[in-house]
Amino acid sequence: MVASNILLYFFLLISADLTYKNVAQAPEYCGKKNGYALDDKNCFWHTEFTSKRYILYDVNPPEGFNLRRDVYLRTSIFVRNLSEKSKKRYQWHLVLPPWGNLYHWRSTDIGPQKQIPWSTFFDLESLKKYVPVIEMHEFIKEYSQNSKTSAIDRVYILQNDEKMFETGNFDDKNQLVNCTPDALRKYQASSSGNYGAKFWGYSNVTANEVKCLVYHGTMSGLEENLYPDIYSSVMFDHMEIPLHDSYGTKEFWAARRSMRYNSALYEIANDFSQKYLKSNDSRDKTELPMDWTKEKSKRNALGGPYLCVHLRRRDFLIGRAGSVPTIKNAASQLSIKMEELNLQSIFIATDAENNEYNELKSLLNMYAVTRYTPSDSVKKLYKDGGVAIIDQIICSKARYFIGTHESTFTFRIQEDREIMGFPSKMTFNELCGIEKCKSRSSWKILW
Ligand SMILES: Nc1nc2c(ncn2[C@@H]2O[C@H](COP(=O)(O)OP(=O)(O)O)[C@@H](O)[C@H]2O)c(=O)[nH]1
Ligand SMILES: [Mg+2]
Repeated sequence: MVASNILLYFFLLISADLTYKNVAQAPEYCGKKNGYALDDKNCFWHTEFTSKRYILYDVNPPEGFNLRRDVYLRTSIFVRNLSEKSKKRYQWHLVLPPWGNLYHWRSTDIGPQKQIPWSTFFDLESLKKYVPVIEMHEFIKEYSQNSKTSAIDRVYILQNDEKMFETGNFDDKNQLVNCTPDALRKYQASSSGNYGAKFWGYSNVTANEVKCLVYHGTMSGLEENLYPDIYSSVMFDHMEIPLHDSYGTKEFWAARRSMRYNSALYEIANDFSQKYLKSNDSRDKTELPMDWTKEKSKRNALGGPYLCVHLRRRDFLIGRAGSVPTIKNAASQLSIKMEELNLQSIFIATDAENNEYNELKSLLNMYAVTRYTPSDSVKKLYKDGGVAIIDQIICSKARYFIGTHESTFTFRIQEDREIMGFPSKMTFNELCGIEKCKSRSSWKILW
């Protein structure tokens, strides 16, 4: 029966009046993989209809929030390109990996910070205007249909090409290799043959196959591993490995502009800046249309009458000691700027310990120095990730911004300011570190 269905499928494929609908309904669809019988209940709904295909991904656990946002951009551009190429034959969907257990999320008084949906931080309707995204919990519901678990068809664990530097061969690479026990640790096979994993802590998500793939190249090269005639869901772990196809292009900026935050976070940030920083969107020319697709190129943003500094501390003091200033030195760089700009207010976004913040504040006592301290309810609702975004929004609307060298937290603020239309010289500034100042290129927006 399976064989005859395969024949039927090939007939459909070569028939001249082939419609997309026919392919999507190709009945062998599930029969091809893992020896499923067509009446297998796992298979049932796949064969029923559908041209929906899902891309899932995850990122190396130690990576921080703001690098993960960049991985999202690369992935969303990849999925959008897939949709465009497949011309409605498949409906590609990007499943948003829940947020959780990030190294920097230290608050212990707000409950567990895991399985957090993207809607806590971002505006899903805006994301969807760029690419069809769905939350993990929606995927589980939709994909499991009536069964208890959702089995992802194939998972690729992406791995760097460790030999690249030895051999000096930097060509693109996309090669299946045997998985080492170490690589597979997260994906233990159960007696039923399925891989259970700590897929974001969901016990009802498993995988039918797990493969290791040495990968070097840009995102678009991943396409050859999808086999959409066979698999309806493919996951890539370590999605930070493939590089941008189009960093800094119009396409990049369209995807970036779609990353609007949850509107509640803008409201909290705006209330704060209105109250403590005399800031107001219409006066400061920082208003944007509700719909990001209606945004237009501009360079006339003024910003609220305050300087914002992003002062990155903690792990940067160890990992990048040379490129961050001492508190004293930061204070002196800031007062020079404040005088130059003739401003009275400084907003400080920082992950510094209280003693460092207090030291900075007292060294700058000729100015009004503020930072945002969330209420208990804001912290409970929006967690450490939301509080960090509120800091970023406030900085994005400052008259002048100065950040920390090579901090992705700083980069995301700079991008938001580019979108809002600040003159670039009010945005691409960074504190000099203990060692001499390092130069930073300014990644200006393209429309
Ligand atoms: N609220 C707040 N959190 C910050 C600030 N700077 C750093 N953090 C926290 O530390 C994390 C830094 O990690 P990441 O996002 O990877 O940025 P990067 O390490 O600076 O490139 C952020 O995601 C925040 O959780 C800040 O100014 N304000
Ligand atoms: Mg980081």
